[in-house]
Amino acid sequence: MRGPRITRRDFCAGLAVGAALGRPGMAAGSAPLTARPAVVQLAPEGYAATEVWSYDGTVPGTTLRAKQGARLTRQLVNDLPEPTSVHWHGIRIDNAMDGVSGLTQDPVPPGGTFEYDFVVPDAGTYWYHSHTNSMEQVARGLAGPLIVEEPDAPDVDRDEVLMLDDWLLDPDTGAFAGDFGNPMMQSHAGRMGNLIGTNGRYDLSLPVQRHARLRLRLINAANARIFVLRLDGLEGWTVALDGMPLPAPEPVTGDLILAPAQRIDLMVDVTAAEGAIAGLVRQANDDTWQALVDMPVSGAASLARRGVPAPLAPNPNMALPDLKAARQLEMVMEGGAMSGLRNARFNGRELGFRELVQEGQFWALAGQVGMDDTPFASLSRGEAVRLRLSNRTVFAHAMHLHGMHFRTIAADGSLGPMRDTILSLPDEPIDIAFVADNPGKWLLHCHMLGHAASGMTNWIDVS
Ligand SMILES: [Cu+2]
Repeated sequence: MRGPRITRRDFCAGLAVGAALGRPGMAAGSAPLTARPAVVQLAPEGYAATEVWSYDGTVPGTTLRAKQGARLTRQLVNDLPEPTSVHWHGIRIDNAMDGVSGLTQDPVPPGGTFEYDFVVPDAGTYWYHSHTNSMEQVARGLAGPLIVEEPDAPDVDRDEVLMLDDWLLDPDTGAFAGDFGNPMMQSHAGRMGNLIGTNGRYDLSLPVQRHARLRLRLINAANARIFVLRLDGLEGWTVALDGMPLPAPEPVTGDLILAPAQRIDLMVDVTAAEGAIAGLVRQANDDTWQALVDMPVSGAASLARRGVPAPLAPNPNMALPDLKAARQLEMVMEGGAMSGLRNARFNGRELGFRELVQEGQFWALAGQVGMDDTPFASLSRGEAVRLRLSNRTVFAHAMHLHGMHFRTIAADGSLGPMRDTILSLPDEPIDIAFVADNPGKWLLHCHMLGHAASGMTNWIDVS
C-alpha cells in the first residue's frame, strides 16, 4: 500500500524544524536554553493551569549539571515577548558571562540569542535565573538549578535538588495575580506568594527508605520569602552553604533559615519508622509548622544509620582576607515603609523621600538609589575588603554579591563560612570580608527582587 505523499506543507514544516535546530551563531555542542512562555500546573489539580515564563518549558527550568572545572556552554534563545538575560548565581564567573543587563551585557531582545560560555571552578549547589526585569521574570518562573558535581561524589543513596518557591496566583484563573511592581509590596517585605511549593509542585512527595542517606540541595528561588524549615523524621548535617563546603559537617539541631537566593546542602538520614511520613516542614505565618516536602517511608536501606559524613572537599583558590590590612567600607541600607529615609541620590540628583516614591523608588544603599555610573567601591584586584552592612530599615534583606564569595565575621573577629547571599536583619549590623580577586563590574544588591528594583541595587568595580 502506498503511503501518503509528502505535501508542500509537511515539507515546509520540516524545514522550519531544521532551521530552529540550526540557528546561526550556535557554537558546536552548545545546547540551547530557551526562555519561553509555557503552561504548567502550579496550582492543585482542579484549579486552572498557569501561563508561566520558563526555561525550556518547565518551572523550575531544567537542572543543569556540570563537572567541577568543566566548561559550561548554553545558547540562550529568547522566545519571550521582552528582553532577557541569564545570571549564574554563585558561580565565580568571567564578568562578561554574569548576565546582568545594563552592567555586564546588553539584554537579549525577543528573537535574539546569547552564547553563555564559562568554566565552573567550584563544586556545589548553584542556580540560574533571569537578571533582566528580574522581579517580574523570576516571579513568572525564569529560574532553575545549576549543580556542579564534585570529582568524587559523596557517599549518599540519593541526591535531591529541592528548589523552593512561592507564586502569587489568582485561584480562579491560575494567572499570576497583581502587578509585579506593586508599590505596597516593594516598599514592604516584597511579593509573597499564596501558593508555596518545591520543584514546581505544592505537594512534592519523595518516597524514601528508612536509614537511607540523602543529600538535599535546598535552593530558595522565591522573590522575597524567607523560608524557616525543620527536618521531620530526618536527622543530619549541614555540609555546605551557598555552594561552599563547611570545614566540618554541622549537625542540624534547630531551624534552617533560607533567605531568597540562598542554598543549603544537607546530608540527612531517614530516622522515621517505616510507614511514617518524614520530610521538610516550614514555619507558616501563624507559627504553625506545615508540610513542604513529604517523604513517605517504606522499606529499609540498611539496618542502622551510618556514621557522620566526611566533609566535602574545599573549593580551590579561596583567598583568606587579611582583616588587618583590609579596606573598611560601610553600606547603610535605608528606606522602605516606616523608614526615616529623608533623601538620597537618584539619577544624579538628591531627592527627598516623597519625590523618590513618585519615581517608584523606596530604598537606598549607601545614600544611592539604584545604580549610578559611579560604583559603591572601586577596588584593586587582590585587595581585601571588610564591609559592614548596616540595616536601618524595618525589614529583612538578602544581600547578594556577584562574582565572589565573602565570609561573615563573627563577634570575636573570627571568619565564618563563605556565602554569596546573607540575610540582614534590622539594627543588626553584619560584617563581611572578601578578597576582590575577580576583575569586573559586580552587583551588590538585595535579592528581594522588588527591593532591588526600587533602589537596593549597587555595584563594585574590581580592576
Ligand atoms: Cu531587601
